Amino acid sequence: MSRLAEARVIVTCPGRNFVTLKLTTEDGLTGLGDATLNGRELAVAAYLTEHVCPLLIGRDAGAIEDTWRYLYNGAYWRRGPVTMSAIAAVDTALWDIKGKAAEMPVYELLGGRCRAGVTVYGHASGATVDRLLEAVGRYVELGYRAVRVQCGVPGLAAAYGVGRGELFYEPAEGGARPREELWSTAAYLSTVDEVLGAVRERFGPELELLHDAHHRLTPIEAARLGKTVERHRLFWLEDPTPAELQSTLRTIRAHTTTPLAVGEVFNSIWDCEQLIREQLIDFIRMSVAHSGGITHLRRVLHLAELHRVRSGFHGATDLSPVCLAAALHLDLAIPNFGLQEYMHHTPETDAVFPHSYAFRDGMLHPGEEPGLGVILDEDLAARHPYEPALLPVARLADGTMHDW
Ligand code: CS2
Ligand code: MG
Repeated sequence: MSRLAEARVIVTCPGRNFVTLKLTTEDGLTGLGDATLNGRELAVAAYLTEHVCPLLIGRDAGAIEDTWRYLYNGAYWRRGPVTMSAIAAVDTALWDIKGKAAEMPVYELLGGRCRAGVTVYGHASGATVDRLLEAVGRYVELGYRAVRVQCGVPGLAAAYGVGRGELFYEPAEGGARPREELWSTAAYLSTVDEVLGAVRERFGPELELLHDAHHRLTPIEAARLGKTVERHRLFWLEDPTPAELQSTLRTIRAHTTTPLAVGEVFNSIWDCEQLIREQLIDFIRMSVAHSGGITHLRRVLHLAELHRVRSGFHGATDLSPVCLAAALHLDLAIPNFGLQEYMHHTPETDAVFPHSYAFRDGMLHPGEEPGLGVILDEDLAARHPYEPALLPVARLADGTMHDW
């Protein structure tokens, strides 16, 4: 294949910040990669601009695996969200280029479709149970077959996942320092079972329900929650406890049959190898944009397939339409697909990133465009300059830092 002639990083903020890598070959083929890391966008932009882009010029655009190795092994300092988001952007852009060169959608290059479409879940939230039930109803009317449910917690001004809007949820905020939120696990655990029960009661057994504990419980608290909510039959309980120590999931696994989904903060196969090998989780949540791209995430899913673990790729609004499109191509082509997160981007974002993927009948379809099926409107992108924004932090009532 032809050689890379240009590598540019485009930072834009159509309502929230996105970092996009655009590669161009000597014969004019272009590819896009998402390099957005919420709250640390400029770190990845600098890593790409200063340490990666200069190395790409002149390289064979078709040598995807060798380029991955060159940037991973060649960095000497391996892994971590910044490095792996930068490598992910290069990898994703090269798959986009290869699809265009082959005049095929990327999923065809990955082995072809394994299913008619990609079943997705949406984010329903509400400050109260009544508001949450209304939000779930809206997703059911839209045709969703699976809905994540997050509710306010009495006594807490903010609870994870309870957005500021109906369809859109963006946790990062402007300001010199992160917003500090008060957290109480006791208050949360005193209401979450009732919340999930109210949703199950209202919507019946068919609708798949998910809930995100967002890293906030201790292993034994998570074990108790998983056991308590078993009768509500969750499709998954997400991030029940921080998982840097992978063996900690053994505690939760020993106490409950509630399926577990972990991994949106992971960035390499080594973050989840034990979780998968020991079947401590049921779904792996890594994203194309944070875990080394299509090439590496496909490797993770191949390992997962051996151990009966399925995909549940992260798809929050802080991942751009480029990442979502790449995830959809991979979702179609892997045998062990589970579910895809789909948080709607705003119309501003969709205007900057026109794309061929479309929602219908509870599923997303990546479209049949060659490559990923996403473009970047650079003129429009230039009208939305970067705006510093940070994720919140959480503290307990006595001031102790807690996981947000
Ligand atoms: C959340 C994310 O989508 C999810 O499951 O955990 O929205 C997460 O809070 C954000 O991606 C953080 O930037
Ligand atoms: Mg999550």
